[in-house]
Amino acid sequence: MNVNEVKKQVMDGLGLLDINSGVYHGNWMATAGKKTIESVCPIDGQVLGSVAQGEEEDYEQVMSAAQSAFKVWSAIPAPRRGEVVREIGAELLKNKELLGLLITLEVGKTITEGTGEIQEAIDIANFAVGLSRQLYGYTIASERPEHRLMEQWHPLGTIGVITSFNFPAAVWAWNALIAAVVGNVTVWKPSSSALLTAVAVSRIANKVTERNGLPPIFLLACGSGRTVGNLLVNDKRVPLISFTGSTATGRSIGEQTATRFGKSILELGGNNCAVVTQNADMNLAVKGVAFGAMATAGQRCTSTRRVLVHSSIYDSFISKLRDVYSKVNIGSPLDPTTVVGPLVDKNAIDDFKSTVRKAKEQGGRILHGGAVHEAAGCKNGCFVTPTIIEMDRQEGIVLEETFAPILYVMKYESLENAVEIHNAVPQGLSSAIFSTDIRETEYFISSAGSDCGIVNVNTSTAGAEIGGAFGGEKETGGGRESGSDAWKYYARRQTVTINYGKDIPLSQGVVFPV
Ligand code: UN1
Repeated sequence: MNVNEVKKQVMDGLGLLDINSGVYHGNWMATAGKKTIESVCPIDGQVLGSVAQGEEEDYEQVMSAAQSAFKVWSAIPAPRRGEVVREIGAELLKNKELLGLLITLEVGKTITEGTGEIQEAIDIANFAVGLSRQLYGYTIASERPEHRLMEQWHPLGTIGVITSFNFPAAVWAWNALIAAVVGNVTVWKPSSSALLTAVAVSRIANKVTERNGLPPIFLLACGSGRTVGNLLVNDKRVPLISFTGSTATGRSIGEQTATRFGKSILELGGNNCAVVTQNADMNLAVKGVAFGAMATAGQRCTSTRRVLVHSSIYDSFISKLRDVYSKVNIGSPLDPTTVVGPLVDKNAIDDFKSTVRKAKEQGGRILHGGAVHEAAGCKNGCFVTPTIIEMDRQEGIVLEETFAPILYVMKYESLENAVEIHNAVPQGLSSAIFSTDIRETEYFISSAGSDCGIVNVNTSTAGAEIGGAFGGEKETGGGRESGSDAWKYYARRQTVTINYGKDIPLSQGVVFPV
């Protein structure tokens, strides 16, 4: 596919202009006189389009619209809210190919990953629709006669959603659509590296709310982290901030939110590891590790960054893995045979280079890649060769997350030792074990095993389904999003005690003699 033709098809098909409004508060903010940010295509370094940024006064308009929308939206019964989310899912499905291609053009994902991401947003819409009839609270046996004790879940209000470039649509959907069925409204501050996707997705969601005669419940506030980001994080009107991004930024957002007693969901760095035991199905392990490390050019929170291989199979595993690496196509993500597309931008290339340099200085041996890549027909693109680095010890740079296809390989002798090394990093998002031995796999998923929020047996660290709760421990931030009961993060729990008797017995047997 020719990149210029695809650009035209996508920009026309989604109605994107040269300069698009990046703020929605019930109306789209006028773009005249506003600062703009260019969206640069990482395939060829050319400008795709621009998005006008909001300033302090625009933020204020967004927030006051959100506050009044919440009053209307939260009063609508949850299953009716689910109907609206169902329509959003249907619109996303209608636009799946175009939106997927926009993600390919804007952040460089392969076509299947771009459409897969929109599918992930559709999946969460479907999940949220079902959830809208299942926002259950417990009824608890009261210790007092003629009393009922129960809990119910109310919406929180206006929720701030700050997303990263690497899942520019799905992570919004995880948060906004679940939050919506619970009865909340969301203000989205997307990554400045994926603004067109945010505009396109917001337009789709807002067309649905507009045609249903609803106030703006999916607000958009594109703007700099210093203005819009800071205002949102420190705004007492925002009871919950959901942030996906680096550990450094997340730490500061967590602190600022906590200071004002706001809640936060933090989805921060991962340093995900796969353990390959002597009982692994070798082909499966090689494929699982290769996918985890190279998919999305290593720019997923869940990307496999470390692999620990039992010493008895180390040489044969490494040789098979190198073989796979040497055969993958690196190049335009619009080519359906491409496995590794570009990194998001030139800064990511610099990070890749500096990590490879540090790894070498720290004793790492490059087994594959390690350099930038000139992709055919993609002058000015942001390509690197997927890289395998052998390390003797887990220290220094191996403890850090670099958003690039760099995989550190290390040997281990006993599974206990592997788990120790596995857990000895600051992050705790995703993990995997490749083994056909039930003792090994059960040990790995037991409380003595992986310390991550997500653990996989015989499948990759990356590519979680939406049905499970997504998130991790330690410096990954502790938040949970997406499936299971993650919806409870977007709700306030209220414990209700009802006395339907004629007396007022006290709990704990306390006597109050009046
Ligand atoms: C992320 O990288 O922030 O599990 C999210 C996965 C995807 C989501 C990743 N479903 O790889």
